[in-house]
Order: sequence, then C-alpha cells, then structure tokens
Amino acid sequence: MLVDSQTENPLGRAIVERAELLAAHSDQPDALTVTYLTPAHRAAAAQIAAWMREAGLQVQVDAVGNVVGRYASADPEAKTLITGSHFDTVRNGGRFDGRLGILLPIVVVDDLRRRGERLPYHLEIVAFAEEEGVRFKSSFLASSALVGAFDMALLDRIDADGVTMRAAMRAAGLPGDEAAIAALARDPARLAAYIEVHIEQGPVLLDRGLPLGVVTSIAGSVRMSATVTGVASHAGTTPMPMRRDAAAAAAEMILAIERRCSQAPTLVGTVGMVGVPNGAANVVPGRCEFSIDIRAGDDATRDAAVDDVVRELNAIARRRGVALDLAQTMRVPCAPCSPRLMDLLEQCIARAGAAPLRLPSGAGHDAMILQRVTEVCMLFVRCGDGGISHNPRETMTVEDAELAARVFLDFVRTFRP
Ligand code: HGY
Ligand code: MN
Ligand code: MN
Repeated sequence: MLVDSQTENPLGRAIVERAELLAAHSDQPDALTVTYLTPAHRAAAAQIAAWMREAGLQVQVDAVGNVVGRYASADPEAKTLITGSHFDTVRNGGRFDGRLGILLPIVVVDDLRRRGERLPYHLEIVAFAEEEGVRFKSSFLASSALVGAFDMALLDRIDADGVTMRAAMRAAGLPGDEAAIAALARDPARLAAYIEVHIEQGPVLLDRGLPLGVVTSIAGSVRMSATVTGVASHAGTTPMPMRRDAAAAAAEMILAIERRCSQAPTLVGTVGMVGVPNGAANVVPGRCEFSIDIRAGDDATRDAAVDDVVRELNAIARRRGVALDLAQTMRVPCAPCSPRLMDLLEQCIARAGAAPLRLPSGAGHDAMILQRVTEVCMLFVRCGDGGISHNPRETMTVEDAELAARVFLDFVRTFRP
C-alpha cells in the first residue's frame, strides 16, 4: 500500500516522497541525469514497476522500455484511458518533470483499489522511457511508438560513446527490432482519451497564486543542429581580418536567433548546446557546432521565425566566409487540447475548491504525440522557486500534489469515453 491515509495530505505526501526516492537513480553521482536505457534508467524503471504492482496494477515493460501499468475495467470490451508521462530527464534536471505524471496516477489507483473501486474503462499508466531526447537526440521517442510513428532509422543512431540505440535496447533486455516496436501502436478506436499531469515548468500559476491549470495547447518546436566550418589557424599569428573564425561566426548567429525570436509573445528561441570540437586556447576555431530550438504557440509564427533565422544565418556565413550546415533534427506541430476534456478538468478543479486557469504550454509533452490518435488534456501543477525547471531547483508542494491528485481522482471517476 503506497498511501498512509492517517497522515495529512496522504496522496500528496506519497507522491513527493516517491519523487525523492526515484531521484536517487542517476547517471551522475552529483546531479539528476537519467538518459535512455542507462543503468540508472533501468533502475528507475524497475522502481516504478514495483510501485505500480504495489498499487495493484498489472505491469509490463514494452519493446521501447515503457513501463505500462493497467487497472482493468470489469468490462473486457471497455475502451482505455491512457495517462502518464516520462521518467527520463535532462542533464542535471529536476525530480518532478515527467515523474509527477507517473507517480500521481499510481498513488490515485492505489487509493481506488483500497476502496475497491473499478472504472467503466481500462486505465493505463504509461511511464514513457524517453521524451527529452538527450542520449540519442530522439525526443518523444517512447510516446511515438504508441502512435505508430516511431522512426525506425533511430535504431541505428549512435550515442556519444558510439553505441547504437538497437545495441542499447538489447543490452537492456529489449528486443531492439522493428516488428516488436511497430506492434506497440495503439488502435485509436480502442482509446478513450489521454490525460497528462505535469508541473507547469514556468511562473504563471505561481505568479497568479493558483495551484492548478488547464492546458489549452502545447507549443510545437523545430530543432536543428548547426555546424559552422571556418579555418583553424594560429591564435598568435593570424591577423583578425584574415580569420575564418567558426566560433565568432556562431556567436553572431546565436545573437541573431535571440533577436528574431524576441519578436512575438509566444515565440522563443534557444541555443542550448554550443561546442568547438578539438578546440584549443591558442587555435582560431575551425569548427563550431550548436543546437537550435524554436517554438511558438502556433505553427505559423514559429515557421516564419525559422525561415527568417535560416536566411539570416546563411547571410552571416557568407559575409564571414565560413560554411554553414543546418540539419533539422525535430519538427513537432503545436497540439490543441480537447475542449470537452478541458471543461471536465475545469469542473473537477472547481469542485476541489480551486480557481481553474487555462494556459498554453511552452514546454513540449508526450500529450502532443498522443494527440495524433486521441483526445488529450493536461493538468498543470504549480512550480515553486520562481517556476524554474530543467534545473535541480525544480520544486512543488505536498499540498499542491494532494490537490492535483484529488482533482485527478475526480476526473477519472467522472470521465466517460
Ligand atoms: O523540450 C521540452 O519542452 C520538453 O522538456 N522535452
Ligand atoms: Mn523536460
Ligand atoms: Mn516533461
């Protein structure tokens, strides 16, 4: 039994305590980093499976490493409501991003089971094995398998150590073959909907003094990798006008991205990774690599910015006499949430005595992938410490976790396919 009903905020306490316990599994000793199929990832998966079993769920690990817990309906012909989120993290990440959306439903099912309550549909909790895309640059990998959109070419992609995804799967005891992965695609006709609980990862709820929010739409992003190629030369003997400095060119490009992506309210542009391979302090950089992530509340705004950025980066390259290679690594369209499910979530929040707020999500979530095959909704939970996320300072309160769990419980009791 996961929940000690004798304590105050029993559901919220059970959730936050387990988030702390799960954070003990990390690829790094001094930070929370859990990337796809590493030993820490497998240990986290095993821990989640154990908690699912303790809550009375039927558990299986699927061909891409998702941990799937099923709380079956009495009616074998019933449709399935899927809930869940991801348990992989960014490097040096927070302990609630993704994990809240796995632990909260597990705790709520434990509560339902203790009351002997069954639902008029099957409830599946999916702990998605990979969403952040850190190890293989393959965002939303795990949820894409559930909608039949897994890019099989990724199986041959290598990580920083030269290990292919297929080899990593087999080392983790997964089949690592196309047929087993293709078989994960859910039949949309058997799905009732998808609901994801997630921390807001921003300051809006905190600033408004509100604990919960209803997501209206999820921003879609375009990601690119940029490689600038100049000429490596001696730092002491190469006159400035004669240089083909790849890093200086990249720096001008990064500022151009920042300038263009500051021109619309929901538009954002981020260069999260920058590097000079084989660089040295006394060598003018001959090569510089960086990532580009551009997103907005609507595809048209985002795509206009992408086009302008590509045009301006190429103009900078020409003027500086360097080569620029841009490769798109991801394009995910904005995903609207279901009006019917947003209304239901709002009613549940109001019944819990909180004032519901509708807000867009600037962060991407597995819900945007499930939205391709079924109606989706998202319940946002207030993020403390200024709303910071993708940072070990990421935090939330037991009280907000309790309230979110009670709203989720009301939702699953009230929802009908
Ligand atoms: O990038 C995102 O928005 C998410 O954290 N994967
Ligand atoms: Mn994240
Ligand atoms: Mn997340």
